[in-house]
Formats: sequence, C-alpha cells, structure tokens
Amino acid sequence: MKHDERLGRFLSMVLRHKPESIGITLDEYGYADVKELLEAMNIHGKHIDMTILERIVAENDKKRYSFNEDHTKIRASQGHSISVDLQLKQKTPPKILYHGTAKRFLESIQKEGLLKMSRQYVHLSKDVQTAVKVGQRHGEVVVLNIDTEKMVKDGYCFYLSDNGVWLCEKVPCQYFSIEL
Ligand code: HQG
Repeated sequence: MKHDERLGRFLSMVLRHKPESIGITLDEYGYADVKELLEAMNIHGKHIDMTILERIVAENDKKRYSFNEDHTKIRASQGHSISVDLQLKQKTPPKILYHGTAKRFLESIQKEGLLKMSRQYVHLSKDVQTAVKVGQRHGEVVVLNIDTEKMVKDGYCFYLSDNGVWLCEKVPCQYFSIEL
C-alpha cells in the first residue's frame, strides 16, 4: 500500500471512529483542528504535514475528506460511527438506489431490513457497479435494489453526503428486492 493510502486509512479511522486514539476531539460538526491533527498524528508516528494532507484530500479516490473554507479544519464527509452533525440537507434521491452487501447478511437483512449497524446512516449507491464494490468488502456480494421513490412517497428522508453517497436512517423490507 502506498504511503498516502496508509495515511488516508489512518485519517478515516481518526475522523470517523476514534479521534481519542490520538488524543484529539472533533467539534459537533465532525471537524478536527488541522494543526492539532497534524501534531497528534506526528506524535503517533505518522509523518504528515500540510502539503501531504492537502494532497491526500485532493487525491483521495472517494473524496472522503473535506476542509472548511480556510483549511484550518477538516472532517470526513460520511461513514462515521461517532455521532456528529454533518449539516446534511435533505434531498430527493433518484427513483432507485442500490446497496451492496454480503450474501451471508441477507437472511438477517430480509428479517430486519437494512439497518445502519455501527455507522450513523445506511449507505446507498447510485449505481450497481459502486454497490458491487461496497458489497465485495464484506464477502460474496449481493446487490439490493431500493425503491426510493416509494420510500419518499411514504415519508422517508434521504441525504446526499459531500462526496456523493446517499444516506438514510433505515430501509424496511418492503422497499428492497434482490438486483443481482
Ligand atoms: C449490513 C465505504 C445484517 C450492510 C463504502 C453492510 C460505503 C446488515 C454491513 C460505506 C443489516 C455494514 C458504508 C442487518 C445492514 N443484518 N447485516 N439487518 N443491515 N447490514 O461497512 O454500507 O470506503 O458499516 O449491508 O463505500 O458496507 O469507507 O456499511 O454490509 O459508502 O469511504 O451491515 O463505507 O466507504 O457495513 O459501507 P458498513 P457499508 P469508505
């Protein structure tokens, strides 16, 4: 794995799940102070400076991190397990979205619906290809087709993260079918 990719993974861990692991805190919107973050990462053996951080943010394959306007603060755009307010605006999704998961989770998903599990939201993809990639992270993949049009009609809310991931609170069983 390349150095930047390794640092990126570490950054995701800190900004989404465990800021306390390097002794920093996030504000209510999920932002870390950049100066504090860089110092703390270096103390914990991760060599990083502003130039490297700017490069990681700009080149990250999924645009996972974003700075505030003057680049004094940084946060992850989605994927948190800790509770932060991402200031997401409600948005009408396309009529159909997809969710990639592992076959071994299907039985439970068909019983309980799609739940957010350890994250703040259920993550949905706008195309099958992306859903396949997401699902493959967990094992033999299965893609669910989500009838978001019906969910919207029934009053469910959707949000779009800064990096293009659709988010919602849950997807009950009557709104999905197996796509592939
Ligand atoms: C499953 C990556 C059993 C769910 C991706 C998923 C995404 C259930 C797993 C983002 C269930 C949770 C999120 C139920 C849901 N019973 N299993 N009732 N309901 N599940 O990693 O959606 O690369 O927390 O299907 O691209 O896989 O990190 O969620 O398989 O956008 O930026 O429980 O993470 O982005 O797994 O992935 P995850 P996810 P990054």
